[in-house]
Amino acid sequence: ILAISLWVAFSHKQYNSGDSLKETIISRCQTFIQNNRTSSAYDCQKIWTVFEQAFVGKDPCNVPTDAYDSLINTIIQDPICNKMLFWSKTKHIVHEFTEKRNCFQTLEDTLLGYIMDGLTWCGKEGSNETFTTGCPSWNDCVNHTVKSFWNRASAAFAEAACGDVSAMLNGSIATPFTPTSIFASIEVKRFNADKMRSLTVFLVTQENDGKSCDDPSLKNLQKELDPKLKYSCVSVAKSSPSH
Ligand code: C8R
Repeated sequence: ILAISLWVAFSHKQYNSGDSLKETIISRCQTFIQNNRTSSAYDCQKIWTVFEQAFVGKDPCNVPTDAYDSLINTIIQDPICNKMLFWSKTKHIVHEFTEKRNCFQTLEDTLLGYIMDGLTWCGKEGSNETFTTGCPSWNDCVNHTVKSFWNRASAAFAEAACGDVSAMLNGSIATPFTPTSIFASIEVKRFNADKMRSLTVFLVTQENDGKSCDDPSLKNLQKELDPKLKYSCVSVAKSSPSH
């Protein structure tokens, strides 16, 4: 028992240290590169260095989105037109869905999203350390270290959107197209109708008892889109995985 508790304490400490964040990021980066032959030009050590420069030594509530500009420019990846899949409040379902299929690409299926998915990090004024615990919560501040990252990365992903684009929204919540979500507040606003042909919404419902494509929030989504874009919505019951 002592050995187990020591091991738990030790691995917990490792997990919480900045060194382990570096290890996680570099090893995820290498894994991605191994599994995606096209991206062998990326230097994972350099990616870590550029990432760190965005927030180390800064107040964790004072990291604006543009702090990640260099990171985004270092990891620039060509979009896969006609395959891009956006989502909101469906993180679990969307990845369950894309894992089995090669026909869609979410931000987490790109190098940048794959590396950062699920991680927490922040810096501290006057310190050159990286922290993974004791960081402010998501809603504590506007220029939140991690929030700014996802805002910046999502903006770049949406700006690149091309061809026929899809979005998976949650039909079991009050407002499937939630104005405060990254999808509504960042991504939809950056869709470029010159590069995109259409947007298809997959509205995921639980056994047909949720919202329908007539939901007023989806009407708001339609209003936000450039009229040149073809819009469609398909309601998908979660119990029918064939969709
Ligand atoms: N996007 C946003 N947030 C992301 C993300 C991502 O790709 N990947 C992760 N892990 N996260 P939500 P939303 C984390 O409220 O606000 C892009 C962030 O920590 O259900 O509409 C993606 O392209 C954040 O807290 O959805 C997608 O289209 C939540 O997940 C939208 O933005 C955001 O989850 C989703 O953002």
